[in-house]
Amino acid sequence: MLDFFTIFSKGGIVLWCFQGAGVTESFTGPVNALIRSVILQERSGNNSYTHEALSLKYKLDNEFELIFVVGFQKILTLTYVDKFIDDVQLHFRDRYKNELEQKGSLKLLNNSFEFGNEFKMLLREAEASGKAKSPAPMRSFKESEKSQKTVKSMIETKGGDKGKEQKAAKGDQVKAPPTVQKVTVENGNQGLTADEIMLKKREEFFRKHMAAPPEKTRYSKKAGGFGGMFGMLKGLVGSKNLTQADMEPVLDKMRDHLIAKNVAAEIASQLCDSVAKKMEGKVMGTFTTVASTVKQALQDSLVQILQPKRRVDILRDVMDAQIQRRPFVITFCGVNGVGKSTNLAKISFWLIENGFTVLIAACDTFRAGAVEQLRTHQRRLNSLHPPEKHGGRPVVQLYEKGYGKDAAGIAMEAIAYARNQSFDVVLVDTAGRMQDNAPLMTALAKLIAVNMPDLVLFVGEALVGNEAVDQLVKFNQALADHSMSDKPRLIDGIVLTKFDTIDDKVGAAISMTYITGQPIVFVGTGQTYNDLRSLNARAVVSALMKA
Ligand SMILES: Nc1nc2c(ncn2[C@@H]2O[C@H](COP(=O)(O)OP(=O)(O)OP(=O)(O)O)[C@@H](O)[C@H]2O)c(=O)[nH]1
Ligand SMILES: [Mg+2]
Repeated sequence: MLDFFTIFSKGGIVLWCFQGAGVTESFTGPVNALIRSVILQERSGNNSYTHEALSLKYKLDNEFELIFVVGFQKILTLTYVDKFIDDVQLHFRDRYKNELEQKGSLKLLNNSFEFGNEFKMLLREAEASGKAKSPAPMRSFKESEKSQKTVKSMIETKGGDKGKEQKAAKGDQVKAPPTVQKVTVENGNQGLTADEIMLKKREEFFRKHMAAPPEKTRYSKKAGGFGGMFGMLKGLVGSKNLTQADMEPVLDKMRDHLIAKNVAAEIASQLCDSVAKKMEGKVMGTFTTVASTVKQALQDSLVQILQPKRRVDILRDVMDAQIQRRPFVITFCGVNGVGKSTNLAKISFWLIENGFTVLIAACDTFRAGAVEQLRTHQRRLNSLHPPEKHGGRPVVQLYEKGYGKDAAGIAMEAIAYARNQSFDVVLVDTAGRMQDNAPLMTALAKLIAVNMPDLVLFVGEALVGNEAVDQLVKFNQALADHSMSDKPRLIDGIVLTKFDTIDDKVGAAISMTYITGQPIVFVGTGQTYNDLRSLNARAVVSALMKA
């Protein structure tokens, strides 16, 4: 039933694997996809992942730094898999504890883990228990509890037995308080002052209603009856395995902190869940606290999320396109007023400064003044880089057809014009649109599907919080839905604008990269042509973590 099961170290060494009978397809593809898109991207909050026709379930063993992955056909509902993966983990750990404790990768490589027989035994047991748990047959009415009840017993009457009992109890309370209780309380309080009785009552209340005090950890100074000092030293030799319960209060605080910094609530929760999964069972370092360990893990994860997953080097890509004698095309999209046109102009300036020529395609044929706004930028840019200095040729030109026309068509004409006129780059400005406006989203998807730009940049404000997720999910969805190819052109990168207006509430950077998995290519930091930066992941993370 299972396609494969593999156990590998977090460093990437496969320790053991099993391939189901008759399964010919290699499982490296799905496992690599799992590592790339889940484990390395802090999405390990839930334990399953789907890759094409396969369902993958995985478990992280953070103490021994192992990953257990099982794969099976998506159409199967295997109820036993979660427990099975736990069982395999326990058995594998128990059996190879000594080898695993030595850790060093060479030692692991030299070891042959003869785990096949034990695995098959566990699998047989799991499959048998899965069958035993198959849905129980429905009970007949006669077998059900309901059939035992008479109609009379189901009717509640005011004067019925139940009512009488309640009334009697109430009556007793009014006439004379329960005598037994009174006696015991008074007995226990003999010789106590009124204040002491009150204190005692309060303690009793707390004992009864509040959670039991937390168990003393080994870190407790009082631990160890053999002179507190030695007990304490023993406790500090990093031997505490982190549990969910240890981390929960810290993670709750972290989640609220991230939300306060403008990370979308949903993303903050997913991130914290993922960090918890990654840390559970890990042995805490000496002299560290749960809070500092979890905080460090979260910080590392945030840096990891912000690191670009692929190379983004627009200047080099433009040069490659130059060699192929074609223009490099970038499309800008996003909701209304986020700064698409302004940042398009800043990017034009940056490209011109780097010696390229730019054609701006005015494909916002919708908002009044959109074309004139771009014309003003074109004029200003040409005055900053006058044609005289560039062999008599304007470095930036505007391609426009006025208003009301089909944007996809204008983009296509502009690209053809740029090819003829040997422009290096075409920057396509599009009209702002709300992510729920279906006709406009379809039009954008069509523009992208027809023209196949080299880069689709989503422009988003750094001011957004929860809204960022909705925008990005819906823009990507529209592009996927209306694509004409198997591999749809989705958002390739993000321009994060108005970064100068948010102080240290930099959470949108995390939400946007986490949702798309795509890098923040540019950051807009003001309204002049020079206010364009690249993202400094470490600076953003330290602003995020700052109290
Ligand atoms: N402070 C600041 N303001 C910015 C930044 N980028 C754009 N703006 C301002 O945001 C406002 C809207 O900018 P536009 O470029 O017109 O936005 P748009 O997305 O093209 O708008 P529509 O075409 O109407 O959808 C303008 O006032 C810009 O000056 C930035 O990085 N920082
Ligand atoms: Mg605009």
